[in-house]
Amino acid sequence: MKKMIAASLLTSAALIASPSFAETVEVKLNVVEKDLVIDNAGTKHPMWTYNGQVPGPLLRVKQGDVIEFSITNDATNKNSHSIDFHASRFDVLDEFESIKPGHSKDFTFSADYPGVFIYHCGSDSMAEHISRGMYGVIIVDPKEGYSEDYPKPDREYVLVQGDVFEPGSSADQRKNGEGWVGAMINGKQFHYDPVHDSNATQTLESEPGERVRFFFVNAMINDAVAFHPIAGIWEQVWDNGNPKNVSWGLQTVEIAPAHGMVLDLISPKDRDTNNALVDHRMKHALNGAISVLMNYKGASKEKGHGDQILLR
Ligand SMILES: [Cu+2]
Repeated sequence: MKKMIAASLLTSAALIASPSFAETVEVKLNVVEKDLVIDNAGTKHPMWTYNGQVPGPLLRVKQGDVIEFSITNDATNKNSHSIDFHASRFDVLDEFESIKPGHSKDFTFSADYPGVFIYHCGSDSMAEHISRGMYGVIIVDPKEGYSEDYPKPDREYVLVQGDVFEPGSSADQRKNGEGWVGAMINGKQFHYDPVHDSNATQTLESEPGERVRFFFVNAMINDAVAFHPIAGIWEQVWDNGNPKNVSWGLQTVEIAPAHGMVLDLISPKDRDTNNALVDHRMKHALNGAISVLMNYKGASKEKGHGDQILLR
């Protein structure tokens, strides 16, 4: 069986009640250099993107699936670009090489390891290419499906934290952290935080008592994330999203640059509550890395399901 992902979202078979056979999945990404809105006020920055989005399209496959991948560097771009899939094993000088504007590159890999992985541009200077928005997420769902060690969640959200630099910052400045102005979640500072940004219109939602699963990827180029759910405790955390790497009852989890974690949160079931999901490094939190999760009766039925696990 072959599936095709052209653009936005690849939702694989809604997970996996039982072991299932591998599929071949076609993925095509286009590199687009364009101006994009980076906050709730509508500020635009010149960005470099996969498919015109920051983060790039969410890819989701099952462990064992074969990905037939193709990347095209649009002929109108000014720079060479590439892709580095952390979910794959390759030759960095071959599959991950830079391609010039107007050129394409194809390769095939199988998703051997379960978890949540970043993909990003690896072209020189990586500091500039990543911090201009060239990153995204691939979720590789475990082939065993859900289990006692990796229970089925009621909702899922993907959160990707990236940098915001002053638009004119050079590659060298970015590398050294100069010109850094903030952190963004899924492409915008304070994306889901109307408490700290009156222009914000979105929040994350769940019903009281639900198990909410976060697929978190740190796409910042220099800094780790100290991820903490204010007014909550991480029920379970899986390092890299591998069901074998489980920890229980954690407060703050350090997530390295270019690393991912899967974290479950369960709110009290007998009352409405709110959580603020923060990067507890105050420099990051107060410059954009706070997201509000509202747990209330009558929460949106759509958010946290289907294509609303990564809210644009
Ligand atoms: Cu690039």
